Amino acid sequence: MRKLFFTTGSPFARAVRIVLVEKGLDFEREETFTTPSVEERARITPTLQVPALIDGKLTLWDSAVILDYLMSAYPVAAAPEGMQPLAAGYVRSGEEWHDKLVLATLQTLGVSTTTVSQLQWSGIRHEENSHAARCAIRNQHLFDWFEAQLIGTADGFVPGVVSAQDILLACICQFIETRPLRLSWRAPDRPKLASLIARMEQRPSFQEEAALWWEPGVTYATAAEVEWAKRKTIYSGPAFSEWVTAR
Ligand SMILES: N[C@@H](CCC(=O)N[C@@H](CS)C(=O)NCC(=O)O)C(=O)O
Repeated sequence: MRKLFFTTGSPFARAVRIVLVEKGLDFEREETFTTPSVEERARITPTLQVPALIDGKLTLWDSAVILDYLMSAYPVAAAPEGMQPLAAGYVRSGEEWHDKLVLATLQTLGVSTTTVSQLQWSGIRHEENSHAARCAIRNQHLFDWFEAQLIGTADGFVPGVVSAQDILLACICQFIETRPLRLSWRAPDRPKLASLIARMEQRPSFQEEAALWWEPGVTYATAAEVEWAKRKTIYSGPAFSEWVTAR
């Protein structure tokens, strides 16, 4: 059985979980809520990061490599009813360089975003630190570039299908929305991005592997807290106590 190492909040790992679900591939969940010790993680990967995937004799790390592997090694499963199917590959023949460029740029967006997040939980707000501030500004340039690369409000980066790139972009946007980082991807001149996120949210895989509201101290001790955390974003959603009372 394949095994995925991930933390609950990682947007990179969530994209991998979603592709596993989209492809109908079972996996053992080695999930931790926060980053495990260096010693523990170093037994799996020298990067000390998640996601990492063990599949048969292969141990892979870095979401870009894992997504490439899953998209290339396993056949596409049937699409959810009334929804676009997953793309047949990781990059399109004839468009390799563009598709790889989108993926690499998404990695930069992910690192920029998680840097702001990690620094905040270390007590450094992006408003008060020049590197973190640059990450926050970089994100706005990146979102504008992604908006220009998306095909339209009915398609993501590739016509007629859902690409691994669409999935990773949606995971990073939802990571931003479920953390009080004072970052935003939403803007009136980014309708294609808004439409992509709304469409991805409808897919069973995104709901099964939901992004959870998180800040230090939130531990999801109960199933009700997990359900609440799936619904809350920085833009909307009740406090836990209000939500429990209203149920
Ligand atoms: N380029 C890596 C980035 C992965 C990454 O940054 N993972 C974070 C969680 S979101 C992590 O494991 N952080 C712990 C650490 O850096 O030690 C990928 O795409 O997999």
